[in-house]
Amino acid sequence: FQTTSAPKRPQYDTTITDKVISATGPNANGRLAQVMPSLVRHLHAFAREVDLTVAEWTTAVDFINECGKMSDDRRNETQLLCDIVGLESLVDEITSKMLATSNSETPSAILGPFYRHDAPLLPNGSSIVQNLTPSVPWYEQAVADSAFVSGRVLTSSGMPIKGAVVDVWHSAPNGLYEQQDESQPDMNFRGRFETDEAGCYAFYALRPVPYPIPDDGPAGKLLGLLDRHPYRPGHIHFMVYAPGFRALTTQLYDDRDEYVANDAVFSVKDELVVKFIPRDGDPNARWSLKYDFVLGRE
Ligand code: MBD
Ligand code: FE
Repeated sequence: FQTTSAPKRPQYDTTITDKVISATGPNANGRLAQVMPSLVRHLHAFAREVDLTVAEWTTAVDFINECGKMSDDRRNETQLLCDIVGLESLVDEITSKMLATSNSETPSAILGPFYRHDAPLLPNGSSIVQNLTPSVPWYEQAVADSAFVSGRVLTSSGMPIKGAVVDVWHSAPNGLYEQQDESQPDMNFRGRFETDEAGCYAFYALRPVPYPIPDDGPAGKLLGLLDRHPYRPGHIHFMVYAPGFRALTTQLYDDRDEYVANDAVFSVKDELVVKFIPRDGDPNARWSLKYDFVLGRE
């Protein structure tokens, strides 16, 4: 009979790694001089661990180039690639742990690729839903999911912050953000609200729906090859900022949604999962949500 043994893997030493690390010059940028040796060590260890071949490396270079070619101000494929491997969530966790000054601050969540500066500054109590008429394909769902969102912006000791800006954005019921969708008005489902004397903000919006992250590019192809789904739980994005406080970037997740336990970009935190409750007597909203944001001092 014949015995078979596992094919013998080649052995590699760290000659190249050591040379690259010691090539850094005495006048190198400080942070880069600290970060690059670590990056090179991990990158090389990874290549040795998986026996990375030239053909595979070429595929990866082409893949990253494809991500870059696809990216513009409406689509950030490289960021999306980072998102599906959990890197944006990880750096968000690291940043918030580095900067936190109290443990009562509202947890952060990732910015994602669809933030836009200069969302319209709107009076409290107004709506971020534009031009909703029965001719809009998702009209019925928008009515069924209409929601009044309100709350306060507070210091970590519970004092109201006046004049804080609550910058909010979410996707349409078809799962597309306004800049991804020709059929939506500019800045649809986006707005900025300023808190009053009591730290209160309020606006009308929609309960968010789960939707697939853009999966028609390289990031989506990678998800498919990994037998992974592209869905994010329904979420509303917030950026909350006030002078003297650290800006908070976060998201709230609707608890009706199964993807809360299974986010394609790994951004959900328990404290950010919220319950919309039925709202009576308001012709403009079937649901309401109350949420207070707590900002840390700068
Ligand atoms: C999104 O809407 C999003 O919020 C993130 C983080 C990634 C992809 C799409
Ligand atoms: Fe999003």
